[in-house]
Amino acid sequence: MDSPYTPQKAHKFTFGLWTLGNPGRDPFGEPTRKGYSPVEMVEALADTGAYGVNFHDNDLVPFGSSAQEQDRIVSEFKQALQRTGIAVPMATTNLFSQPVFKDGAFTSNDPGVRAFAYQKVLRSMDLGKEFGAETYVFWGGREGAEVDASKEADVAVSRMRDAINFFVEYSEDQGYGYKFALEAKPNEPRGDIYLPTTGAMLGFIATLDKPHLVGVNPEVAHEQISGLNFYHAVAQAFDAGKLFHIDLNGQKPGRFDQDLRFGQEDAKNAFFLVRLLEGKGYNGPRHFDAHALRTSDHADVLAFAKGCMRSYLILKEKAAQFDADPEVREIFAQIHAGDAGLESYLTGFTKDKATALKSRAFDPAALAAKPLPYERLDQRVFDILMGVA
Ligand code: GLT
Ligand code: MN
Ligand code: MN
Repeated sequence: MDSPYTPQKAHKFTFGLWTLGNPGRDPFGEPTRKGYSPVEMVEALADTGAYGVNFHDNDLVPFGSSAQEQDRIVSEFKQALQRTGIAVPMATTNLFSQPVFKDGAFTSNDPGVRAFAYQKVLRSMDLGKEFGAETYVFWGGREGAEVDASKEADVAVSRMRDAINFFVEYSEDQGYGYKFALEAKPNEPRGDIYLPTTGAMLGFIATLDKPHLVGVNPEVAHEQISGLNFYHAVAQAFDAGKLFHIDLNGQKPGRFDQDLRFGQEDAKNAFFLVRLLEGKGYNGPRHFDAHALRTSDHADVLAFAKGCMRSYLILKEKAAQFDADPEVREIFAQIHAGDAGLESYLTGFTKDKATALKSRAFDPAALAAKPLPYERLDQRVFDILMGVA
């Protein structure tokens, strides 16, 4: 019988072709293994219960391929998807690997580079639609600077706006119906990347022509590099109705982009994240944007992929256990207690409510005296995570 940790398609676990495809290269060393090819990856994932794969244009069709090569690759890949029932829910464009994008794509000072980037995105949106992708991600890896004299940061942001507005209209004009998800990162590969956090992206989206079609794709590692609380960033995006996609992985704060297996670091933050996603009704893909360690061989890469999904499902079970735990419920009852009659004063301004609040006599000392046993509560989180009943 399947255990609760066995992935099912309904869990909507997805992986980028660049994840299992990663050959174990890093800035200091050569590849250590042969990465999974797109077809190999689809076949390997199909046996694990994963739902889908996502890709950049050039993960599937190498940069510079002829139209004939593209047709052959696309048709082989489509056959693999049909054989296995693996879906392609998201697509994106590689605007960072080629030398032409060394100083940015949409934010380049050169209109020729920007126009080439637009062409690449338009073609890549067509490619994604061929596979039924519904979400289109933008990660502006090279949209940044090391030398601030080289580009004006406000001009860079307005060029980003022009680009996203253009692609939203293209999607509408073609009847593609994409939803767009913007992914922030504070640095790497640039010294500083524009729009560095999920919060910055949310502010930017409000300035677009059709903000309802654009949300965010927060990544665990990218917020934690900045030392931010990923669970908080995702909660804000969810509250705003903007959590269109999510990149799950593991990361120690303050380091280079590690893209570790989901759950490998900071199990407590991952726990609150999974509790949010599962408890509040997020229904998009659970996408793993992570790489196996450089020490992994081909078989261990598959163990890494299974581990991402298993850890997610273990945390899902732990979240349910936490919410049903009698001691947790008792503490919740205590810390959420208060004068419920006041709630109606706290939403929906009226003159009467303001007047009543201004004249009401409060007892701040009594309010401050209520016990908040957060040591006990957090110990309970720890015990449950460690499997100590
Ligand atoms: C790249 C990056 C990821 C992005 C991918 C989508 S590309 O691997 O490190 O965080 O999500 O463009
Ligand atoms: Mn990512
Ligand atoms: Mn990353």
